[in-house]
Parts: sequence; structure tokens; C-alpha cells
Amino acid sequence: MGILLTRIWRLFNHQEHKVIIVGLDNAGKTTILYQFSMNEVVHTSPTIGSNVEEIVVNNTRFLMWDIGGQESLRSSWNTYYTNTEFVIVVVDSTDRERISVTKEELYKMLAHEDLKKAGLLIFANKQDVKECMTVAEISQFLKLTSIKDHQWHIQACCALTGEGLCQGLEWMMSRLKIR
Ligand code: G3D
Ligand code: MG
Repeated sequence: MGILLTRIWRLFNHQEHKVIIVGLDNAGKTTILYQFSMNEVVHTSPTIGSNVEEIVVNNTRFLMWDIGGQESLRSSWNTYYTNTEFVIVVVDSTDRERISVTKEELYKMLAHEDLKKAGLLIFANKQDVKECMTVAEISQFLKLTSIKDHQWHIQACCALTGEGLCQGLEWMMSRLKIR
């Protein structure tokens, strides 16, 4: 019995948690993915299709999919939804013009059957830019407090320096523990 329990524990402990990183083009998704995987800034070009990396934090494995955000690619986001445990939405905090598009895409995603149980982490990225929207402003624009059927968290960050990214990961880890 003890051996069986140990095996089951190992199985669960080593399972991978699927994460998708979405958001409009130019929000900083690819920069965030590579900060997570290599801890450094890489030179990005617009993502066509997707990038995927395995990120291991304290023995917890996340398989992170960074999905292209251009308008033409957004309709295929749903092909990545199956078995997703966390959705990371990256917001370009300097892009006031398109925050309503982000909101529209966000609620479309949350209504999708395959994401019913997924946790939602919103990164308010590019906080290094003067006059960018604050976390409070973005929360208000996206009406986050109205989201009752998903666990969610919004985190200010700067993908270029990595500031705020660990706090986002920590939130995801804390959600895994209380399941
Ligand atoms: P995407 O994958 O969401 O389309 P990218 O976005 O990761 O390709 O980033 C788009 C541009 O935003 C890149 O600039 C990148 O360096 C920049 N960027 C990402 N995060 C930040 C941030 O926190 N602060 C600032 N100031 N810029 C950021 P380029 O010039 O290479 O297009
Ligand atoms: Mg990209």
C-alpha cells in the first residue's frame, strides 16, 4: 500500500500542468515565455502559430504554450484549450486603444467549455513605460471583479526585466496546492 501511494504521489508530482499564454500581438507573451524558460530577454519577432516551453518550478512542471495574438490567429486559440489548467492573459498596459479587444477575447475564452476549470492570471505588462495603465485601471476596464466562476489574479510586471513574473508563477503554484 505504501509503495502504491508513493507511486501515485510521484505520478501526480511529476505531472505537467498545461498553461496557455494569450493576449493581443505585441503584448509581450513571447518575451514572458523566454524569461520563464531562460531567465533572459530574447529578441522576438511576431509569433506565427505557437512556441512551447517546459518550465520547472520547485519540481512542478508547467508546459507553457505561447500562442500568436494577431487577429487572424485568434480564432484558432480554442484549438489549444483542451486540458488547460491556467490561462495567462498578457496585457500591454500602454495599449489603451485595444484594451476593449482584450476584454472581448477574455470573456469569449472564459465562456469556453474547455476552460471552465482553468485559473486565470493576467499580467499587466510593460509597467516600465511612463503613463501606462495601472493594475487598478486594467482591472476596471476588464471588469475582473465580475468574474465569479474562475479563480483569477492580476499581476503588474515588466517582461524586459522580469519584475513581477515570479509573483505570477507563485500565484499559480498556490492554486495548485489548494486543489
Ligand atoms: P507578443 O509575443 O505578445 O507579440 P513580444 O510580444 O514578446 O514579441 O513583445 C513585443 C514587443 O514588446 C517587443 O519589442 C518586446 O521587447 C516589447 N516588450 C515586451 N515586454 C515589455 C516590457 O515589459 N516593457 C517594454 N517596454 N517593452 C516590452 P520589439 O521592439 O522587439 O518589437
Ligand atoms: Mg509572440
